[in-house]
Amino acid sequence: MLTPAGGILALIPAHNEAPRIAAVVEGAGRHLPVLVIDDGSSDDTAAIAEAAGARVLRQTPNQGKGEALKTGFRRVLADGAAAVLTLDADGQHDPDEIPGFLAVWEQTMETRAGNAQSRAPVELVIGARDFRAMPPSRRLANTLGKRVLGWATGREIRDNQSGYRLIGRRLMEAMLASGESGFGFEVEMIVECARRGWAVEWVPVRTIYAGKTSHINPVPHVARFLTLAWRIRRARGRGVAPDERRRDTPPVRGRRDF
Ligand SMILES: Nc1nc2c(ncn2[C@@H]2O[C@H](COP(=O)(O)OP(=O)(O)O)[C@@H](O)[C@H]2O)c(=O)[nH]1
Ligand SMILES: [Mg+2]
Repeated sequence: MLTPAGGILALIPAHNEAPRIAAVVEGAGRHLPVLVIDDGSSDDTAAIAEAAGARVLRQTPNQGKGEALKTGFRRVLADGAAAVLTLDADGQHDPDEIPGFLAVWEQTMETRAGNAQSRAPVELVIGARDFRAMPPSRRLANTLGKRVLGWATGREIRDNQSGYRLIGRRLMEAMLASGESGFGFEVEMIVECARRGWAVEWVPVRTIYAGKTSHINPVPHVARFLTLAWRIRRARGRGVAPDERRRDTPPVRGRRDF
């Protein structure tokens, strides 16, 4: 067992991050136990992460960030964890901001315990970056992304693609049914919260670029994103309440009809 039942741990999906993973694991390890999912790396990511103090699960061949997150979710759900905190393996998230997420989570737990009926349960806390600090192409992509998803879900979205998140147990369980294996998985988490009537909280985080390149292949990613956004919007237009449609019909793996 990685973390006591009811606990929280850091989950880091990684693909070929050997030069950067040690600092991320050590930083996160100052706040939480760390689980790294090595997703078919061809470098020493797994060995370096282990040496830095993480527990490592390996999957081969490379299956994508969404699949890696699901592998981690299955493991921590089996352990009985209450939530996970995900961060990227490439150093773009400052692990010393983890306490900010934990503080928001604790606050929402207290609200939930104090008055369960007063507000929608929070299942997701997202680290929102300052788009003004991004290179122009990323600023444009992220700004369009948050506007489109805001339009589709009818909610205020501050950062739809940030991988720095705290994810509750119920959302992890729901996301195991997702057929999205890649970077769209993180967008789907927000959609899932909108569908089920779960609140999303935001915490401001540092925006770190420093000449980073991205693994995201923009054309298929944007195409899938727009298709998803259009489906959500259309379903809302038909007056389907976010969390009613699926109450009696568990989602079918690989088929997302909403
Ligand atoms: N599990 C997994 N993680 C990946 C894969 N590709 C990238 N990542 C990780 O996902 C995070 C974000 O990827 P990155 O390319 O930096 O995207 P960006 O910063 O959002 O443009 C990094 O920590 C990567 O190590 C993959 O194929 N599988
Ligand atoms: Mg990155």
